[in-house]
Parts: sequence; C-alpha cells; structure tokens
Amino acid sequence: MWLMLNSFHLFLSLASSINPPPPTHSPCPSGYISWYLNCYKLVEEAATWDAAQTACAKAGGNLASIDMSYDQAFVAGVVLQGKADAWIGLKRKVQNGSYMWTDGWPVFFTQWGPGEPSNLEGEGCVSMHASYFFHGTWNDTKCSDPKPYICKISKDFLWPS
Ligand SMILES: [Ca+2]
Repeated sequence: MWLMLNSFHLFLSLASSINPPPPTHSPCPSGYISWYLNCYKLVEEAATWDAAQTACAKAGGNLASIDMSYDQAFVAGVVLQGKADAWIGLKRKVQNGSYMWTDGWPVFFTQWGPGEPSNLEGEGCVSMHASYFFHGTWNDTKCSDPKPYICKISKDFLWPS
C-alpha cells in the first residue's frame, strides 16, 4: 500500500513537471513547401512572367532560381505534379542576351530542353516543362504567355542568422 501511494505521488509530481510541447512552427509561410534551405510554392493560377515575379516578390521571395541539380530535381517534381508548364525565375537580358536569375544568383546550372534556348524574338522568359517526356527541362518562351509559376523564399531571408 505504501509503495502504491508513493508511486502515485511520484506519478503526480512527474506529470506536473512535464511542460506541454511548444507549438509546432513551420519554417515556411503557409502554403509553402519546406525543402533544404528554401520554401517553395507552386501557384496554379496562370500569370505572365512579370506578374508572376511581382506576386512572388510581394510574398518576400522571387520566382524560383535553380542553383544545382538537387534543386532541379525537387522543383521538377513539384511542377510535374501541377501538370502545366510553370515559370521559373530566369530571364534573358535585353541588353546582352545573357540569362539572369531574379534573386540575383549567377547562373551556375542549367537544364535546357533539346534545342533550347531557341532565343527567338520575344522568347526571353524561361518555363519548366511539366510533361514527363521533357522531364522538367527548360524552355525560353514568350513572357506575356500566362502560366502557373513557382515562387521561392530563402529561409535565410525569413530567419537571418
Ligand atoms: Ca524556346
């Protein structure tokens, strides 16, 4: 009996010393997928490339840049699920024809589709193919075409160290 009471008291004191867990905190804004050091969101409402970049910037990010093959694999997976070609943050500069990421990253990595970039007049904005045949490769196309788009927010931006 003594032992039972004692363990009951032990249980009570233990129970009262356990704090409730802190509320879970997602590292990304709502609607964004957390992956590696960034947050991504596929927006399925179609917009021109410029309108898409503006919308991503309003949320604190940019159209997605793709800096390496890991990013490419992840973003392609997201775009393939959306089933429609989607804008990424790459655009050709009118001045010298070079490509630039909207978030300022240099272009280290590219994944152009066959025959791309075709560099046709007015085709300076880059979308990712959603079809399995093209497997997430890139195409320079008309900036004024409305397409779904993928935004990226850097977690460094959200939580500066
Ligand atoms: Ca093209």
